Amino acid sequence: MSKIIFITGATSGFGAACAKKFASKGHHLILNGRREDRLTALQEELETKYKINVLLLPFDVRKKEETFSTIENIPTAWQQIDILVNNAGLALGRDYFDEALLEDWETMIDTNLKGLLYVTKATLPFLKKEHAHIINIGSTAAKDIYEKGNVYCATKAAVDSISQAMRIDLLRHNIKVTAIHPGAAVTEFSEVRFKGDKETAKNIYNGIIPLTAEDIADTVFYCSNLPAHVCINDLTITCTRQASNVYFNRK
Ligand code: NDP
Ligand code: 8X3
Repeated sequence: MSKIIFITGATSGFGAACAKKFASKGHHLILNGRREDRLTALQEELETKYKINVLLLPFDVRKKEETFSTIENIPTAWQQIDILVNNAGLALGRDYFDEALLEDWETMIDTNLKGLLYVTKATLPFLKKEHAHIINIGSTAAKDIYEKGNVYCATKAAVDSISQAMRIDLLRHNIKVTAIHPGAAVTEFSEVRFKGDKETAKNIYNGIIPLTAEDIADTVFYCSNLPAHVCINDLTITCTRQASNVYFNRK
C-alpha cells in the first residue's frame, strides 16, 4: 500500500536518495529543502518515472513561524503522513572550540536541533494514528566526540537524546522512533562544512571507501519496512574502513 513520506533536506545527499528510494517503491512524497529549483527538478523526475505524487514544501527549518504555517496548511489529501524523515542538517566549520565562529554554532543549533523540533512538533497532528514512524538522522558525531567537532557533535548528541525522549513520550501513541547515526558518507556535507573548499572536503574521504547516500537511503527504507511490532531504536552505520570518528583504515 502506498504511504506518504515527509523528508526534510531532500535537495541533495541522504534526503534526495531517500526520496528516490521511497518513490521507486510507489510511495508519495512531501519534500522539503531551501533550494526550490532542485526540489522542482526532483518532483518532475520522480512523478514521471514512478507515477507517484510529490508535494513540495520549500521552507527553511530554522524559521519557526514559516515552518509551522507551511505544515499546518498542507492540503487535506496529504494530512495522513506515515513516515517523517528528519534529515535536514549541516556542519559548519571544523575549528577548535576557542577559534570557532559563534554564527556557525548558531546555524548548526538552529538547523540540526531547533529545526528538527519545529518540524516534528508541527507534523505530529498529521502523523497517521497508531501507525506512524519518525526517523531522525543523527551521526556518529553524536556518539563519539572528536577534535574540532564541538558544537556539531553536540547538536547530533541532542538529536540522539531527543530521539530517545520522543520514543518514550510518544509511546502511548504507538509511534515508532528510529535514530540512524551514519559515519563518513560522500554527499555535499563536507563541501558545506568547509564552505566550498572542495580539496579539503575531498581529503576527508582519502583512502577509504565511504558510505554513499544510497547506502543511507537503503538503511532508512529497511528500518521503515519492518513489521508493525518491530522498531529499530538506534542504528549506527559506518563504512568498513571506519571504526570510530578517529580510527580509519586508510589505504
Ligand atoms: P547534504 O549537504 O548533501 O544535504 C543536506 C540537506 O539538508 C540539503 O538538502 C539541504 O537543503 C538541507 N538543509 C540544510 N539546512 C536546511 C535548512 N535550514 N532548511 C531546510 N533544509 C536544510 O548533506 P547530507 O545528505 O550528508 O546530510 C543529511 C543529514 O545527514 C544531515 O543532518 C547531516 O548532519 C547528517 N549526516 C551526514 C553525514 C555525512 O558524512 N554526509 C554523516 C552523518 C550524518 P538546502 O540547502 O536546499 O536547504
Ligand atoms: C557526519 C560525520 O564524522 O563528519 O556527521 O561528524 S562526521
